[in-house]
Formats: sequence, C-alpha cells, structure tokens
Amino acid sequence: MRSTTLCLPVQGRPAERILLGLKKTGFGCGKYNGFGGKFEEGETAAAAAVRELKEECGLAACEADLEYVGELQFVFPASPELDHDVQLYVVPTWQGEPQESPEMKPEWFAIADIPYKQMWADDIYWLPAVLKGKKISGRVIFGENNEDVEDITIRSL
Ligand code: 6U4
Ligand code: NA
Ligand code: NA
Repeated sequence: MRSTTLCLPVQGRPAERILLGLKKTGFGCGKYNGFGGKFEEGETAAAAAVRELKEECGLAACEADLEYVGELQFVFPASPELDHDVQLYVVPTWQGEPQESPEMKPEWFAIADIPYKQMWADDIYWLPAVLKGKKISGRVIFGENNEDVEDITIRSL
C-alpha cells in the first residue's frame, strides 16, 4: 500500500478555521482536501508532509509545527492500485501566506462551513473529531465507483 501524508492547517484552538485546497489535477480532482501526497524515496512522513504543504499551498512549516493526529487506510476493492494510507497532521503554525499552486487552489473555511459534499466521502466521519483535538486510526473501504464509502471503522487513539 503506498504511503501519503495529509496536512490540515488550522487557526484557533479548538480549531475555528481550516485551510482546504480545491484539487485541480490528478487523484481527487475537483474535491476540496488538505495538502499532501506521496512520500519520496528515503523520506520520512513528516518531511514529506512539510514538502507537500509548501509545494501545494505555499505555507512554510517545520517538522516541529506538525501535530500528528493519526492514520487512515483507504481500500479500493474495485481498483486495488488506488489503495493507500495517509498520515494525518494538524498544522497550527507556519510562515507565509496561502498561495495557489498548479495542483491546489487554497481557501479558508469556518469549521461550520466545511464543504463536506465537495470532499472525499470519508472526511465527514473523522475530520470533526480531529478538529476537536482527537487522534484517530481508521480504515475506509470504498464502493464499486471508488467514491462512495462502503464500510468505515474509526477509533480514537
Ligand atoms: P502526484 O500528483 O503524483 O505528485 P501526490 O501529490 O504525491 O501526487 P496525491 O495528490 O495523489 O499525491 O496524494 C493524495 C492526497 O489525497 C494525499 O494528501 C491524501 C489525500 N487523500 C487521498 N484519499 C483521501 C480520502 N479518501 N480522504 C481524504 N484525503 C485523501 O481526506
Ligand atoms: Na497531492
Ligand atoms: Na503533490
């Protein structure tokens, strides 16, 4: 299973606003999501998260700015080549301002206005808990269309 990262920049504690990006290309195109991607060879999860955050939305964080909040496994029985897992990070501090990249158009959302209908279908099951400060571990099984959630298990760490 390939490994990826997902960074969730937030303001306020507990979180009041979250920076999401509208993905413009590739996997998840047209969806709002956090910022992240695949590890490069020899790279740690935290290093990959810092690199992808900068590449995709221009925010500069250091590894110490990242708060590890858990891990999710995504399983696509109809397309096993899509299977991957995600190391999740909340990012409360950084340097710089959000900037559009070729991959993502960043946008701030109040927590009450998070556009779950325009996000991956699993997000509504775990993102609210993460934004309340919980750490989670979970597994999502997608349906035939690789979009709908067929089965999901989330537990608190
Ligand atoms: P390329 O374009 O090959 O460099 P890369 O940016 O390395 O891609 P990408 O964009 O394919 O990787 O990584 C997928 C991103 O989408 C990761 O940040 C994890 C995130 N992601 C994938 N499935 C998700 C899901 N079901 N729910 C979610 N985020 C998901 O919230
Ligand atoms: Na990405
Ligand atoms: Na990327």
